[in-house]
Amino acid sequence: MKEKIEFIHAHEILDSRGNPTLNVSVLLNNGSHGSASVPSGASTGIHEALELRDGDKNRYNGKGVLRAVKNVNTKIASVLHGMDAMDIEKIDDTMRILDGTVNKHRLGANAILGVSIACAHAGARRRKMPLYKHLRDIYSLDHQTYKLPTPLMNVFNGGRHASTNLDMQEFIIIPHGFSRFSRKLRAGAEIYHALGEILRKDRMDTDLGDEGGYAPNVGKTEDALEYLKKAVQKAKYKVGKEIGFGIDVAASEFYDPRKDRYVLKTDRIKYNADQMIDLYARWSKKYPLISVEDGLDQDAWDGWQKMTAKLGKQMMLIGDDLFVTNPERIQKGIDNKVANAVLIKVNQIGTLSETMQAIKLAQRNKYKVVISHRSGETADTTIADLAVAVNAQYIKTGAPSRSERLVKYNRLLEIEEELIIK
Ligand code: 2PG
Ligand code: MG
Repeated sequence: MKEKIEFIHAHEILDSRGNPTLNVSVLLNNGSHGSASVPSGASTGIHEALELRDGDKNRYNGKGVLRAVKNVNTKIASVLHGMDAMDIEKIDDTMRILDGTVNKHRLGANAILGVSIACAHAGARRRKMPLYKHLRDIYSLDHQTYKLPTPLMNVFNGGRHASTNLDMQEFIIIPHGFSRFSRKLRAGAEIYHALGEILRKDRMDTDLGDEGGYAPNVGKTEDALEYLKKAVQKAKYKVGKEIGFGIDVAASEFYDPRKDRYVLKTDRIKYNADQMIDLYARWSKKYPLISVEDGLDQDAWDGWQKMTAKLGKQMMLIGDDLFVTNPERIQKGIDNKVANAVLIKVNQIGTLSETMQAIKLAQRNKYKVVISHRSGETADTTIADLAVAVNAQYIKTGAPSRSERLVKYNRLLEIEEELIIK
């Protein structure tokens, strides 16, 4: 089936932090329509594709995206006009070539990504099928069944996602002890509420961070893990057996390259890579710590290699800023036995097709796949369908709170219902 692109239009909207981003609509010649809104990170890796912002300090502190919007409505729209929306690989390639830069800085990865995803939605509509099925089909993914991902729920926010003294960014509960997604989500939500009650009782701040998790100041970093443990127990779940813990250290954010030290202000200590690795090993003895994301700096390949040799058998080591959803960097990781899981963020690379390449490469090499939101989000639910299309083991899309996080979880509930009923 071929379906021509008739019209593409982008406009500026606001994301969950009140910062501008793009919403893109694509109209096909049979009248089918698809739209997408683009996410945006705060702790961005230096190797990510470029998010084009206006830099005009008189509007939104320079964060406007009118230049990216214009690129969609003029350059991209005129080149893609009349192309087949079902051939997303060709569409993505055309935009990549039109941009002509390694990090998509001419047109903006945000501009390109919005179009790429909106085309996918329009194609799914045209075929009257859910997006996850359409994606599985057009990217020839050969999984036989559908599996829903386990949520990594960031219930305790720190780092760049909160204005507190906690250097490390995310403290995550992993409800892996259940088979159905809905049951996992329920466990996560019950533990989240238990955590709120415990914090209130301890007279801690129960304001929320950017990803919907609680964000109090702490005495020391490890307190966050203690709170997770107490919350799991209070909600009457089994620590470890039913609920594992994860952290996103986002270590690049507090790594001092001149001194080659990780500066943990929370604990008033400076660690080298070996000491960071030892810290994770120690924590994994005390807590059911089964996942560490960005445990070291984004370019610390030697350290990562050591960390993988030491901890890779017992826990998931996820590369986020390290891999930036970039097939070349993932290949380097595979070649050097670095990490064993890849965080997938569509806007780190800027097209759906390159995202799929990254996922396929990871899966072929037995790296776990974690589909992820950004800290700046919208009501767009594409990543939920993406996770199901590729049978990702995990999805990371925040705490069970704030609608821009919950729409993704709720979309997964809907998909589960659909798959069970069928
Ligand atoms: C991360 C993400 C999402 P940001 O580091 O994994 O949780 O944060 O979008 O700010 O990069
Ligand atoms: Mg991260």
